This record gives sequence, C-alpha cells and structure tokens, in this order.
Amino acid sequence: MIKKLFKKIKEYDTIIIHRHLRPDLDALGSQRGLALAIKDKYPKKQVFIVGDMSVRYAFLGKMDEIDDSTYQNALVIITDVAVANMVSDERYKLAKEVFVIDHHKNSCDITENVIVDTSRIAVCELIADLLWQNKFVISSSAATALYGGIVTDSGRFQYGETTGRTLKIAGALLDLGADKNFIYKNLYTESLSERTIKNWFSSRIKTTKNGVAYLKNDKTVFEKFDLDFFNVSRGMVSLMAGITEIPIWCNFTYDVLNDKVVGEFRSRDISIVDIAKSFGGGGHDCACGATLKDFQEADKVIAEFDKLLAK
Ligand SMILES: [Mn+2]
Repeated sequence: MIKKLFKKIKEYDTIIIHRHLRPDLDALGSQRGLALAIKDKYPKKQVFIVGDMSVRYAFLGKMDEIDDSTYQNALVIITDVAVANMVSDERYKLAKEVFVIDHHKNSCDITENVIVDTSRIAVCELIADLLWQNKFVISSSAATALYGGIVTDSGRFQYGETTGRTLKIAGALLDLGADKNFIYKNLYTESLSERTIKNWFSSRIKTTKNGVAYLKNDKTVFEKFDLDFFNVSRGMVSLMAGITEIPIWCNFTYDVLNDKVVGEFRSRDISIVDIAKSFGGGGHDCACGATLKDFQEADKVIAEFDKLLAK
C-alpha cells in the first residue's frame, strides 16, 4: 500500500490533503509536513491543504481555499483519521482516489487504501518515516510541522507508544532544522485571561469516590467566556492531569453544532479505551473519547470509570 501511495503521488498533478475535524497539532503537522515535502519534490504539482482551523494551533499557518472543481482529477490523502464522519471537509468524496494514513486503532470506513501503523505515537512520526523511505527530502519548515505533531501527540515524549524510534525520528527532524523553539513558545505561552479562565475551570473539578475527576461544560460556559469548542474540550482536560489521587479524568463539553456532549477521557496508566468504545467512541489506551447524547450519558461514563477504579 505504501508503494501504491507513492506511485499515485508521482502520478497525480493535483493532491489535496485532509485530516480530522477540530485539528490537533498531529493532524495539522502531518497535513502540512506531507504537503511541503510533496511540493518540494514535485514543484509543478498543485498541492493543497484544507479543513477547519482551531485558534489554538493557528500559529502553524493557514489552510487553502479551493473550489469543488479542484477535486475532479485529484488525489486526496487523509491523515490522522480513518473514520469518515471525523474527516474535515467532506468534499474529499469528490476526489478521484483517496488514501488514508493513520495511527489510530479505529477500523477505516473511508477507503480500501489505508496505511495504518498503531505502533506510532503520532502520525507525523509515521509520515516522516514514509517520506524518508521514499527518498523525499524534508525541509526545515516540513520538519517543524512534523516535529510539532510528534511532540504533542506523545505528550512531550511521555505517552505509551513513545519509543526509541520516536526519539530518533524527532532527533532527525531537529537535525533537519525543525524549529523547536517556535513550537514550544506557541505551546507554552498563553495570555493572562486564558490563565484566569483555566483557574475558573480548575475550581469546578469534581471527583468521584474512587478517584475519577471530571468537568461538565454546558452551554453556559460558552456564554460566559469567548472560547471555541476545542479550547474547552481539549484545552481543559489536562487541568485534571498530574493529581496523585486521580488516575482517570474526563472532560465533557457541550457541542452546540451537533447538540451532543463530547467526552475526552484520560488516564495515567490504566487502559480505558474499552469503556470509550462501549459508548461508541475510541482512541488510544490512555487517551480516548466519545460523542454522547447528553450529560446524563456522561454520568454513565463517569460511573463506569469509577467502577473500573473500584476493582
Ligand atoms: Mn495523531
């Protein structure tokens, strides 16, 4: 499949790269890094990146605006997601051929053309490797984008699937000129008002008897603060990390666009993904999520996690 993908990349004049909705830095970095590497190798090709943007990671750069007609004879590559309803910009369906490159455990319902390696901490790690295997040159800008994805998806080289290979690839990207200071500056700096808002959320953390911490962010949160969904759903989950008494924590956020409640689940070292799956979600062993009907269903998730800790 890898061979087939790179043959197609060589063949097509127009290549459009998609990734998941509400992108994190692995989604954005893999998309941009791959696009830059293809453009550098084939300057005559038209390579576009599309999708919604999150304010949090806007520092990496803008998306391209393209017409539907651009898809007519195009190859689409989707990164960091293998599930159709999570792909940002459903116009990928207009493309002539579609490939998926992912590292999640979900089975793919988009295309038969799937390259998935669940042993990779970040799809950026996988893509850097694929590019080198196929004799692509990774420029310093592409290296910065890919490095950003590895750093964030690995929790700063901390989470489970972080391996020697992860660090070797990240190291090679640094040697190619990845601007780690640019990435870290943007990851670790926030405004005074952002910090104040976080303190407000921290003060609302609740815990269960056996050590599940949770936040329930209903629509009043968005009336009170000028925050987008991603800032709350992904941005506030880590407020509950690093507390000795809390092995599992979850963040439930009302999604006004779909009238659902999105749950983000995290654990220090206990596998919790099966519970996420039982609520129709998925992800990684210790970092996963699910889209829920309402906050009553959120209570059921909390009860399941609490039961897991009671064992
Ligand atoms: Mn990822």
